[in-house]
Amino acid sequence: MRFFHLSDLHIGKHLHYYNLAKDQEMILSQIVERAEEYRPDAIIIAGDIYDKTVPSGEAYQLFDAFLNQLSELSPVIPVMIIAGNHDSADRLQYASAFLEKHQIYVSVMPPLAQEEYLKKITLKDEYGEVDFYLFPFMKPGYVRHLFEDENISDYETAFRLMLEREALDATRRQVLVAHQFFVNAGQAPETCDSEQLSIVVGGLDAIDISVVKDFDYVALGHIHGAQKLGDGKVRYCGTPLKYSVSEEKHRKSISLVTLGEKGTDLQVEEIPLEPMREVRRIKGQLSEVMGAATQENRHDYVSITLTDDKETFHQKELLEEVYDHILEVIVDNARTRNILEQMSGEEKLQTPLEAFREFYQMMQQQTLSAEEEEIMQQVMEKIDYEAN
Ligand SMILES: [Mn+2]
Repeated sequence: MRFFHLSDLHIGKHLHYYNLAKDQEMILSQIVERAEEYRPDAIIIAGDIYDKTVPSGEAYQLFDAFLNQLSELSPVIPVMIIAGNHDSADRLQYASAFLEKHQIYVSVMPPLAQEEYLKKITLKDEYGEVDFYLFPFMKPGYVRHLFEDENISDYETAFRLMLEREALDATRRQVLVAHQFFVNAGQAPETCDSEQLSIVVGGLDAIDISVVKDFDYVALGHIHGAQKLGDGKVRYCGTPLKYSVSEEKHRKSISLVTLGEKGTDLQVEEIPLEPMREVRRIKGQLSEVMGAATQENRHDYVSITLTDDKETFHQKELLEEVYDHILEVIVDNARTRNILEQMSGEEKLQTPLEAFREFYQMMQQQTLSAEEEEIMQQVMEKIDYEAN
């Protein structure tokens, strides 16, 4: 049994001020091409299909076109989708009965009633059957009412109890699809800036991988860098594109998982994805940064750090003549380091006027004149008046 493991598409996402629709359209087509080439027996998408709970029309169209292209492959490849924490259950559920006719299986909520169970899809290969269990993103509060005798306060207990009520059979080949924060004996996965993890007090959202030890493979979403937890049966496949500068060094890919006979070793191949534009950091003096541009790299998404001691007003304009997708320009020199040092001191509560005075001093190396002070006073009063 060979299947693609994907997650965290975050369709509709922006990178700083750039709409990534074209990049996403291109990468989704690439996934369809790879599906045509590798002919997996199934495609798993482990949550966070959309970036927002209310996706834009453009985002819907992108995902719709993707599913449409996949369903046109013949013979058809079953697709299994779960909701992540960024998805809205209702919206992802839309047309799911119709989609099932095309072997696109969508699960948006864990079982909420006593008679409900996880959606299970059974596929066959030369070694027999494989059960895929779809377990969408869950908070303990969603399922607490199913266990009246238990006092559930953490994700791990809720997740374990939810699996215990399933008719799991460890003698069969079983794959779990989930979207949670898994840890290996207290060791957390490596995270990055685009996940926007809401920190749960006391790490109550962490689920240890021992809870899922009876599965032959656990296809996870939620963490945006591809990585395995433990011996490799529990894996995050990562996003198909870099969604923050912190992912500069990531190699984005499709995970191709090959599940052999029960008890034999699993194989995971990372099929590289080639983005329309790279996401890179460049650091140096203005002249060096300008000189580093080539025909190939000047269209990349770049985060530029300038180290010149002398700052000019035109540096952004100069850079924009060379690089056409600048994410940010950061100045890292003696002056900015000095400011950072000053700011790292005790934080104080300031009035807007006090804050402006300090800002002015920092930028101009001089204090406000009496006249300027007077004008700012009036501006602040006007803002205050209009805000109330
Ligand atoms: Mn995500």
